Amino acid sequence: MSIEFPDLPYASDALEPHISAATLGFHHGKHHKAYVDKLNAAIAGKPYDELSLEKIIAAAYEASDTGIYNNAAQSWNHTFLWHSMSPQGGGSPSGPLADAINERFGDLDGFRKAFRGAALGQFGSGWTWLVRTAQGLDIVSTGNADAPTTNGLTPLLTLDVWEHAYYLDFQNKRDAYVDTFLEHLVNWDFAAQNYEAADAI
Ligand code: MN3
Repeated sequence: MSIEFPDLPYASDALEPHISAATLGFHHGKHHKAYVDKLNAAIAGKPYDELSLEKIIAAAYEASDTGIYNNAAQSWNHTFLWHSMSPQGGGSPSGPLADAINERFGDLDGFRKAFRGAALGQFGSGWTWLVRTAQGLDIVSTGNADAPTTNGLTPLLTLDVWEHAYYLDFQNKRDAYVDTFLEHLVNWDFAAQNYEAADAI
């Protein structure tokens, strides 16, 4: 049983003018696909091959099986990233997630400042996440392939801050990329679904 390489949830030009079709084409069609292909080659004929992607991540982390862990986590992280953005993104959260944002960060602007600070403060490659913890919401950054699920956190949203995510459109200007995500692309409906699903756990 191999891990599926999923389609984007929208057309590759659907995030223009904010993220170009060239960026999404390379990022999904080359980078994301390479992680899935390498993972499938590495797990073929091994016990990992019987597991879901989430369970492969947990098992490889536990076993310090670094190559499998990195490719499995990157496969999962990218699928989560595509859903963290939307052609109808931006705007404000609503419902219980909005209340939780206000409680933790003061207001949406406070959230934006904290997320921006974390994304710009991540040295080198990695990911910035809005997560739900036992205490409420938090923002964390992880290096390289690391996913916050391995620390028991529930991810609500993510942004890929590897240079391959923004270099064609923004060159070295990670700040402009992060601001564009927060203003035009962030998928609050996806975050709200993840927030509310975590209630059931
Ligand atoms: Mn990437």
